[in-house]
Amino acid sequence: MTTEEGVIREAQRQRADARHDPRLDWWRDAKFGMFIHWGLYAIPAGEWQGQAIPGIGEWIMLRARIPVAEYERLAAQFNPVQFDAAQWVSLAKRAGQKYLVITAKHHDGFCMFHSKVGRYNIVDATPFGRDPMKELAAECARQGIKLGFYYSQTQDWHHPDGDGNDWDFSPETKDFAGYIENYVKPQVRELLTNYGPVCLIWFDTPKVITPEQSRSLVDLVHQLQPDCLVNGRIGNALGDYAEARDNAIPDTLVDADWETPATINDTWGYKRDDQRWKSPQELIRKLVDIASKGGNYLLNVGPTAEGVIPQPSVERLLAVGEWLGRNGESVYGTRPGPLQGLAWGRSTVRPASGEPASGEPASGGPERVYLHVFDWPAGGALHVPLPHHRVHRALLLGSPPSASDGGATLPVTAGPEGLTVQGPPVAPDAVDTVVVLELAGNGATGPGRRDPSR
Ligand code: JFZ
Repeated sequence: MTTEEGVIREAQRQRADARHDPRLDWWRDAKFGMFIHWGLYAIPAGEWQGQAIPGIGEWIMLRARIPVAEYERLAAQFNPVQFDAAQWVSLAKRAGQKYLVITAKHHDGFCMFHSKVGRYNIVDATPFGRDPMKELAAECARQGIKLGFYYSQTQDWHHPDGDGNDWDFSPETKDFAGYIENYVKPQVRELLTNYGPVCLIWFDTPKVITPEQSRSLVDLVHQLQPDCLVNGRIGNALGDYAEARDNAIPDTLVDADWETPATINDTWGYKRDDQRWKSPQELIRKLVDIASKGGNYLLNVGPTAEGVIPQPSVERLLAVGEWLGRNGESVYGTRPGPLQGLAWGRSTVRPASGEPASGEPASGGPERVYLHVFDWPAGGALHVPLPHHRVHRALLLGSPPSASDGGATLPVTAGPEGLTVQGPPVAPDAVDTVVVLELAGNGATGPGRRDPSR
């Protein structure tokens, strides 16, 4: 078992039944979501009193040990007049992302929603005076994207009883239980009452939270919105699905519901000097790698204090969306393919029709295995370790599905080690060329199959 697989399994220890929970069906099919880390930390953007503060941008308050009274003053400056919910949601859509998760409250304790439990929130404490969560909820509903909220349940560096701030508050006198009861729970209630359907609450860094406290938060969420998912970082091996560690992808297929939260550069919250952007190729291959192992990719953007998603992020997301526009069939609604550990790429599978993966084009036919070719073979002869009799035909994804002219189909020959698909000599797509194998007849191909008892 790889480390990451261990992390994921441990996170789902309490939920042997989780694999069969139909509340997760949309999420299992979605594969790709947008994460948004946005808060007061976008103002210093990695720099405090002329010093570059190392580490992720949203941790600046802790890393620079900024006193509450000083950090609070950022609120009076926060006026992101360029924020446009319609634009953000439309970017997620064009990127091919099916859900959006935004920081309602991060560890710095500042609420990016209108809370009545305290005035340290974007409506009451900033010149901006608008509730971006309300605007995003409306836009997500209009454009057909699901909305989830990140909420830091344990760490709160602003609340005297929250975890983490030992430079303003003495850890010995903290009433953490009171903070959970009288602050966290009322705020979670607000988030699940005032913003319409919430697809998930993304809790984080459980640290000192007790099993009883984690359990009672899960119950509160499910009581308010039964379909709202809770991620694994609620702590104590609870939650509806597991998180991998940040930016980590397991080496092998993991039979659990899991997600990799990831950055496009090296920070979550906006940092002016972080320009280490991953290439579109890297992002597309990570998405495919994750999907081929049964996970979801939650890819982050860190908007500026003006409310703008950095242009390098926009460009990369649009490139991923362009690729998905041509190849989405091989990602959305798929399951891990029967071929794992391939040297030249990855595989996903769409079960035979009769078991349609919801929300996506009905397969209307036999099981389809998608070969994601990252390293196109010299000469175009692709060796596939699958028994020949199982394959009805092979085609390039995106070519017209014509049975008669043969234009879209690729010649397949049998060999002792499996079959050989003859493709064009040069990779049609240098990032990931998708070859579809239509399988003959029914029957399970292995890891990707669905439990027939469902
Ligand atoms: C947490 C946060 O502290 C961080 O600011 C960001 O929101 C990120 C998405 O989540 O950071 C973590 C949490 C868990 C791990 C690493 C970073 N982990 O398990 O490796």
